[in-house]
Amino acid sequence: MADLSSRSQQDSVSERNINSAMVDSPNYDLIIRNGRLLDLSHLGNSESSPDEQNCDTRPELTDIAIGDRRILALGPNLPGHAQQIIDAQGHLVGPPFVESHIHLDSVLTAGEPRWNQSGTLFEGIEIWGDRKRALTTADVKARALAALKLQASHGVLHVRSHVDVSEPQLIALQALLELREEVRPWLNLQLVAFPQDGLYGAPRNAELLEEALKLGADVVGGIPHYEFTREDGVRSVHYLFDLATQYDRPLDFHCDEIDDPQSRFLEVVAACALRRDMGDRTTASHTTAFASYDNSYATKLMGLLRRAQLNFVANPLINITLQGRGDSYPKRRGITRVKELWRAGLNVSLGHDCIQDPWYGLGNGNPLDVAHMAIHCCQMTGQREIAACYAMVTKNGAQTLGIDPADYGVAVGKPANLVVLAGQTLRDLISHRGIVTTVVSQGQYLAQTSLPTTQWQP
Ligand code: 17E
Ligand code: FE2
Repeated sequence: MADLSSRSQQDSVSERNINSAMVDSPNYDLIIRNGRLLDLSHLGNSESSPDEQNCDTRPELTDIAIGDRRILALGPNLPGHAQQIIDAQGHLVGPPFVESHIHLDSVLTAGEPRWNQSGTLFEGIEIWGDRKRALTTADVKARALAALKLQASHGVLHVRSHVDVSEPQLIALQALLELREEVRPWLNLQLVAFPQDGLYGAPRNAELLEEALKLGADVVGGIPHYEFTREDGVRSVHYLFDLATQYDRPLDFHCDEIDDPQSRFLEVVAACALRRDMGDRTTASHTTAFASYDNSYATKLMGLLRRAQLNFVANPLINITLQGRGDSYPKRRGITRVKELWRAGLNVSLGHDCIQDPWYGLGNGNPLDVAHMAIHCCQMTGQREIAACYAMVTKNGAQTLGIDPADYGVAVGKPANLVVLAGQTLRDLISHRGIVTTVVSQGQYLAQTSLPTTQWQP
C-alpha cells in the first residue's frame, strides 16, 4: 500500500517535471541556489572505497527546486522562478538530522530539586524520581517544546524520545502525546514507553507500560539492567517482545547502561530479535557494558549481533560523563563498541540523550556536538570514520526510527525536508560545528540562523 501511494506521488511529481521542462521557466514555491548536495548514499559505509564520498569531498554546486512540499528538480543553474529564493552561498545542503535518542520529559530540569553530585546514572534516576512528582502537563509541554525548537534550529526534524511511564498518572506521556500532534506539521516525533524505574520495580509498572501503548506510544521501551535481578531482567525482555508483537510496535531498550561486565542483556535482546525476525524493528540503546566485556565474549556476541541485525544507538555526550565513575585509573570510557559495530556492517546511530537534566547539566540539542564527541571518544578520526559519524546523526538514525527510505534524503520526488549547513565539506562542518543557516520542513521555511561575523581591529 505504502509503496503504491509513494509511486503514484512520484509519478505525479515526474509528470509535473516534464510539464515544467516544457515551459521555459517553471514556477516553484521555493528554490535553493548554489548549494553543495551532500550525497549520503555511500556515506558511512565501512566498505565504501576511499574515492567515494568521505569527509573531505566537496560536492559540485547545484540548485534545488521545491513545490507541493516535494523536491521537484535538482541540478546546476535550474531555470525557473519561485516565491522564495534562498542563496546557499556554496554551503552544503543535506537531509535533516535525526535525533534517535532523547528524554524530552526531563529536559531543562537540571538542578531541580538538586544537582547530581556523583555524576552517576543512579543518582540521576533518584533526582528524577523526586522531580517527576512535581510534573504537570504544562510544565512538560513547555520544556519539551523549548527543546524541540532548539533541536529544529540545529536542523533536527525527526526525533525519538523516551518517556518515563513508571509514573502512576502518566502525566509526561499524555503531555508528549499532545505535543506530538501539535508539532506534526513541522517535526516527526516518536515516543518510547520507557519504564525508568524498572518494569518490575513497582507492582503497577508493567500495567502502566501497556496503558501507554493503548494511549498511543509508538515504541516499546525497557531497562533490563536496572531490574532487581538478572532473572527479572531476562523476563522483562521476553515480556516486552511479546507486548511489541501483540501491539505491533518496534522496541528500543535502554540496555546494559552500566560498567558491569556481567550485565549481558544485549545477548537476550539480540536472541529474541533473531528468533522473532524483528532485528530491523529492535534497537539496543547505550549498551555501555559492551565496552567492559572481554574480547573473547565480545567476539562471540558480535556473531549473534550480525545475525540478528538490530539497530544500535550510542549516546557519547552522556555516557562519557556517566560511566567510569567508580574507576580510579586506568579509567574506562564507557562507550559501546561503535567502531567495531560499524565495521561489522550494523546500523549504528548517535543520540544526544539529555539536554540539561538530572543526568547531564549541559547541551543544546546540536547533533554536530554529538558526532564531534563520538569522533573523539570512539577514535573515529579516519576520513571514512568521520563521514560515518555524520551518517550516524542522519541516515542511520532514519533507519533506526524506521523512516521509509523513500521519504528521507534530498532527491527528486522526496518530501522537501532539508537543511543548509555552513561548510563546504564534512570536515569543515564538524570542525566548526557549522551553523545550520536554513531549515526547510515539508517545503516551508522553518528556521533561519545568521552566521556570526568577526570584526578585526585594523
Ligand atoms: N535514564 C536512563 O536510564 N539512562 C539515561 N542515560 C538517561 C535517563 C538520560
Ligand atoms: Fe537514554
